[in-house]
Amino acid sequence: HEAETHRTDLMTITRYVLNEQSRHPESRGDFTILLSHIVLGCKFVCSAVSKAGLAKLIGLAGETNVQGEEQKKLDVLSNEVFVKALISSGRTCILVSEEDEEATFVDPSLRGKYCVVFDPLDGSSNIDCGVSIGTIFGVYMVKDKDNVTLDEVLQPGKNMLAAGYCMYGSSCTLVLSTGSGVNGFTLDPSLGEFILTHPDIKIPKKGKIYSVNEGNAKNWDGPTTKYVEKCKYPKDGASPKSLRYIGSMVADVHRTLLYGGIFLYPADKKSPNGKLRVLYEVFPMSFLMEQAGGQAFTGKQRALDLVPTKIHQRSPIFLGSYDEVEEIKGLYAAEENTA
Ligand code: P6P
Repeated sequence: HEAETHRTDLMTITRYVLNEQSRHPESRGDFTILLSHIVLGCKFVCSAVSKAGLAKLIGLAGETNVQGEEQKKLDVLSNEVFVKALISSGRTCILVSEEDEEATFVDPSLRGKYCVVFDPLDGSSNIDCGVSIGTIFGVYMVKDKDNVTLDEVLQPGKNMLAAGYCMYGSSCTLVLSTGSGVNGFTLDPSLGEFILTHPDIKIPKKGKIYSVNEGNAKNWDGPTTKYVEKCKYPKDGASPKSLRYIGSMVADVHRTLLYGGIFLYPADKKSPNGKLRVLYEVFPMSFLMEQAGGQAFTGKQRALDLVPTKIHQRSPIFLGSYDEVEEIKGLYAAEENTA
């Protein structure tokens, strides 16, 4: 039992990425350095999020703190931390954040070969009620870091080198893929290290859970309506699926990845492109799902094949267990044929 409680083969995220790096002799550790700055940002946000409730309690939020600075909203603070950390890494040349209308072009003196797209604090409207929220990120390599244009970042998700999210919940869990599978790391606050706790995550081929905002049902299209109907009233005598919808993408996706099932944010009459953003929500989560053996579909095509034209563009998304997404694809294909 002793061995169980004091594991000695601690695999930290840094060691994991260094091991990965050794598989690419040509790399000079640039990605490892980039990742260490992303991890630093996640540690900071984890700490700030866990104190957010207390800050409100002792009246810091909305007033000035001891330095006389206006208490920033957490998503603004998180964005500033990630932008500064990524720029100071010296490994990025263009940044796209959910919080910034325009892309950030890094000063040539600090420019590197990576482009990072991220949502620094997705689901932040849930902070006040204690629901898990998260950071979502994706990494592209640019072709020519000295002549960087916006086109460099408008790449299909399949070109991503890495993608991941960090969920700030009962524990702080960072789920990462660098293109050869998916691994989960949990922050040990006493060490300040992310420890490998979920090696080689594979999503179950089928699942008993569907995750969608049923409040939008009135506006769904045919295939989505049919699919959700099948979840609730299965024809073949199977038992109905359970509905689990947290309303925080990182939390809903994390549960789907570990337990199986399907997460849907479909298009509807009000929002023909759905709600979720392609670059820093749909692509990273789709990348992870495929790396874990699942699928991700937009209603028209494989999500990672989509070529974005705007940095804040939205897309409908159906992602999760291979067989569940296959079913949705069949329903959209059938509609295509009758159209
Ligand atoms: P709805 C949170 O605001 C968010 O961007 C995602 O984290 C989440 O999946 C989605 O929106 C929830 O949207 O319309 O169901 O409240």
